[in-house]
Amino acid sequence: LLDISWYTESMRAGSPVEILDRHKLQEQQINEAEAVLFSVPSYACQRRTTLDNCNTTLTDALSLLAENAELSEEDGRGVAFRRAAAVLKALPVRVTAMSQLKGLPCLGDHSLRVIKDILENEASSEVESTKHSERFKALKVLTGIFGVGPRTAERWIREGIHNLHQLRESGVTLNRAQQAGLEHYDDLNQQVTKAEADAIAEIVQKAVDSVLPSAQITLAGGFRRGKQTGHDVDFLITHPEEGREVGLMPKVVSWLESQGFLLYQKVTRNSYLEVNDGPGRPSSNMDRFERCFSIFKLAKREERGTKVTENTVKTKDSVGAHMHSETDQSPPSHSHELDQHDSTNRRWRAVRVDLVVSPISQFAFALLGWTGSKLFERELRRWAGHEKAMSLSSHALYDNKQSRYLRAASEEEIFTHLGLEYIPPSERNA
Ligand code: DCT
Ligand code: MG
Repeated sequence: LLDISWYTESMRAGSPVEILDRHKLQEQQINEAEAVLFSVPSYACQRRTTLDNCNTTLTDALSLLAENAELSEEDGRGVAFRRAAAVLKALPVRVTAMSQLKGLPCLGDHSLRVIKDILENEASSEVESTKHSERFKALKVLTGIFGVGPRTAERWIREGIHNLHQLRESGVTLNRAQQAGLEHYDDLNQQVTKAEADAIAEIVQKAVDSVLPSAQITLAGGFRRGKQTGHDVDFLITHPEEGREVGLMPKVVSWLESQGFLLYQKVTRNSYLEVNDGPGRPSSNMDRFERCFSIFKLAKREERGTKVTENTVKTKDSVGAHMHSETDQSPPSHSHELDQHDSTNRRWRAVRVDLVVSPISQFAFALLGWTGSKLFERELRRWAGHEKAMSLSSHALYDNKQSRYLRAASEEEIFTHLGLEYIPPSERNA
């Protein structure tokens, strides 16, 4: 019995996280069937979680149950499964016996039952039946439409709508986002690659440069954590001089629109004012920056050819040539039928892009908040509230005991305020 302990008490105080060296473990030729005990700190923001995951079978199963709970608006259950999956993601070896899980945090009875089922029978009956249930399949398909959340999907299912064909035939009224979501359904349900994210970054950089020189863009979300694919591309935009970012979003969006890069956009206004609002509450702070939910029209790789250069983006005409080939000169909003439905013959694809503008004084908080993962963010806020009596949002950190805001110019400073070891983006993949 090998006991590799992380010191939970010192973890709680935020002292250095001891990393288990997977290679060393393998060198020692530890028999995986032998029980290996791990002591893992209980908050995901105290752990280093890379994209290397030795337990994908187990974490995929638990993630599916989490997703099903979230789609059924049972958030408590969803979080419980997410936390259980995250603990397994942080383990340096593949779990092969229940005895290895002794003493690990966040593994409730339900999750343990699922894990046991998989270890003993290679599959969990609950996961399999969920995966194949009509309800789950319908919720997945319908919430796969941009602009459709679990509540809307649930309502449609009650009305007998289970798939896109039934939705199209039903005559239900779709809002503008949902119409765009349905129109670009296949593209938006295909993963975005890092190369595509980089191509969009160049376009966004050009847009920002042309409306406010010295404004800066930062790729956030999963790509900042080192993921090679994602469901969308998230950008933060700021300017080194406080206040210069005001009014930036409409200008950036107009520029992108005038160049034919947007298939859909909706800008929401910044409504966060410290004096009025106090520290943002965890659940209400995601949409308080000036934010643009958009769908980009991105030329396919062979069409993009070499990088987007100064020349290709300089004038409207040249961008037109860049974006639409000779056979597709139509502007995005008036594309051909064929164009829309036969993606193999199209020279472009639709990509979800989120743009967020942050004043420089809040930028570190925005960056931390928009880098994710979702569970890592949730755990940071829970740590702040429960362990430190602080409120963390993507705008600010408020110390309830001192009754004051704690400023930070970098993510590192925020971790320090929170009494946590700094975890770099690539290790926030909880
Ligand atoms: N975020 C959060 N809470 C939410 C939604 C988002 O904290 N309810 C943060 C964390 C990640 C960031 O915003 C971007 O969100 P997503 O794009 O949904 O996450 P992602 O990690 O970038 O996932 P993907 O790679 O699939 O885009
Ligand atoms: Mg993302």
